[in-house]
Amino acid sequence: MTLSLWTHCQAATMQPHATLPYGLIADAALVVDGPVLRWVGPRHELPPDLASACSTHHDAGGALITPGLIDCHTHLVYGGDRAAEFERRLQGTSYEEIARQGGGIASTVRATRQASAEQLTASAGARLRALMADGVTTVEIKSGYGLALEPERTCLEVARALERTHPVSVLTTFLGAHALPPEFAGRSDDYIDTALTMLAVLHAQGLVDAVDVFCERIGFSPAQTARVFTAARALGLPVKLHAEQLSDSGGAQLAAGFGALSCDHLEWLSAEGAAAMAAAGTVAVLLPGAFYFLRETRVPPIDVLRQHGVAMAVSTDCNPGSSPCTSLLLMLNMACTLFRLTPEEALAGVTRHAAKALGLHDRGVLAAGMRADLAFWDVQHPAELAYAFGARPLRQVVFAGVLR
Ligand code: DI6
Ligand code: FE
Repeated sequence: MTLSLWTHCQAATMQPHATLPYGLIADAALVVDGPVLRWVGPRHELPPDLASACSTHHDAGGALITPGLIDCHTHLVYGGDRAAEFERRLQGTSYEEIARQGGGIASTVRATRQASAEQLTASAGARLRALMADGVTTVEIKSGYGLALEPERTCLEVARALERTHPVSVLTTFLGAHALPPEFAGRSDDYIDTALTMLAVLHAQGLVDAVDVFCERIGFSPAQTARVFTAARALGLPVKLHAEQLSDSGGAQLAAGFGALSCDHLEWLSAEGAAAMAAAGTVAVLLPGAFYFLRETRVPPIDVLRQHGVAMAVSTDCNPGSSPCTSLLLMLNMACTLFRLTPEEALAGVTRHAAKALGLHDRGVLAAGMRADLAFWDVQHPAELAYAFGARPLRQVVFAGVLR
């Protein structure tokens, strides 16, 4: 047993029932036992026998310690970029128009299919390291730019490989129903058949942790979404949904009916949708980067989500078309400025609630028995993490008990 002790720090435990905002402990002690936290609390309450059992004693230098951050919605693995499309959008063509003309997601599908696994690994790895520089220790990565068995497999394998080569946890999501590939033009139900076959094969290979669908006018219908979700649940896989981003299609109610982990985007979410999510315990994943980059004007109904007690997570949605963003801290700021979350809600959105959005019960708060994934920050108060946009206050990370 090797126990190590961290003192000379504040800890924002993000514990839900803590009486203090952020669960903040001013003069904290943390005892790390291998990959897990053994004890967290005020230093003066540390049991003396536990303190003397610690073989190492680290001085945290006055840092603020939070749970390692969790980015619960990314499309990190893709080929090419969409800078030219950005220029077109600035000249007045809309995101949906570009998608209907065969650009948008379809153009990234072309670039992804042409890229080698090495190229995809290099570009996604660079984006992953940028996220990690903001204290991210867990990241979800979706497929969805291959849209055929082999390129979808390659993208999921690249995501899995990134976990082996970086000190970060990766959860993969199969998003085969992201867009209609050109070879299936006019045959979207046939494509869903194919996507279900892909799902079964990739799941059997151990490449899939969850299943997502883009339910939208330019994506797939609620009926098609239900087919994918039925197949996913039959395989024992959790589901989540890109829901009500550009219009209200009732996707949130549908997803909640399947016990979805999360519904993501939600600018057009109805009160009925929010109520259904609350009843099912489905997390609302807010993506202010996509809202900002598409210059949307309709804000997700934050007050309605609050009234229903729906947990709100915050994520980058890192993707080439609607949110080419690799800073989760910037999303904290935008969640506050654009969506009017409090800094405490925003921080809960990348810790406790992001863990819930991924179905993870072993992280997201600092408490005994949780993974020792810790982010150390050069700030005086946790609100600074949301406040100073563009700042890089991360000092160091402990990942599964190991200092990085
Ligand atoms: N919604 C999004 O924000 C991303 N996918 C989706 O379904 C954007 C995908 C892209 O434009 O490449
Ligand atoms: Fe997305």
